[in-house]
Amino acid sequence: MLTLYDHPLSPYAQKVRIALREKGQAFQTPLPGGLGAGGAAGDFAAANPRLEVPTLIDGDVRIFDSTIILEYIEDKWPSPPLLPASPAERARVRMIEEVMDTHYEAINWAMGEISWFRRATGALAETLTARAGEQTQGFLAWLERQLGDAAWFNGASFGWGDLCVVPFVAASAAMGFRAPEGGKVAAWLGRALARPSVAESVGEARNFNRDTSGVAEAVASGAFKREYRDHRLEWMIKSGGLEVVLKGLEADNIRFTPDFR
Ligand SMILES: N[C@@H](CCC(=O)N[C@@H](CS)C(=O)NCC(=O)O)C(=O)O
Repeated sequence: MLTLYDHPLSPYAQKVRIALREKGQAFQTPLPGGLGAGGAAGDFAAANPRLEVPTLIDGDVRIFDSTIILEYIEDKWPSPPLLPASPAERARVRMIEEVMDTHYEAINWAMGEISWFRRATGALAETLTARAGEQTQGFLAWLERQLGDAAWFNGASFGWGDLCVVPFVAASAAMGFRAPEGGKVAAWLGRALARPSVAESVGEARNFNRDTSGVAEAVASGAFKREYRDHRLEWMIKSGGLEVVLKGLEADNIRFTPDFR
């Protein structure tokens, strides 16, 4: 059976869970120890030097990065196809995925840093949350235009273009940043969540015991070193949270992509 190292709350891992379910492939999902704290080790660390989920193990094959895992799944199990047929449509879907994985995800992640890990409180938390809300609405408006009159981001049927959007939009809705009611994205989200592969994967995230008691203390004590990589770091700085980064560096409770060994 396939092994998918993941975490139910990871939107990147959810992309892969949805794809494997659409393809009818069984998989097990061990949670790597030390994830999020900077202490991942063992087989998982050997398979992914970035120490990130998702990581797929298929026999001797080890793959990291959700997009590359999706490509592998599509290549290995082409039926049913998840990508649209034409080069232009495939490129359109891949651009949507790129935006969701980078700019959009950084906003959701930052909200976790503020509300769960309490990196900012008071006026700073309010400023960062307000920026996140405005930015999310900007991306949702862009998504509304991407959808146009189609039922799915993938085109006529559900596919890659949808599974790469739904984990991120569902997560921001759960934080209170919803697509405008009566709009196309809100209606699309309802349709997507009704699909078994999506309902199961998003349901696993919602049902995950997110006991956040003690996590802010774990950060404060340095036991948790959160990864401020690429777009996440940019978000914090450009949205007014430079002091969050500076304090994290001083307290040694943030880190960046690990050096390869
Ligand atoms: N580009 C990667 C990003 C994966 C990623 O950032 N995963 C996060 C969880 S959402 C992670 O595993 N972080 C490791 C950590 O925080 O220790 C992908 O698409 O798979």
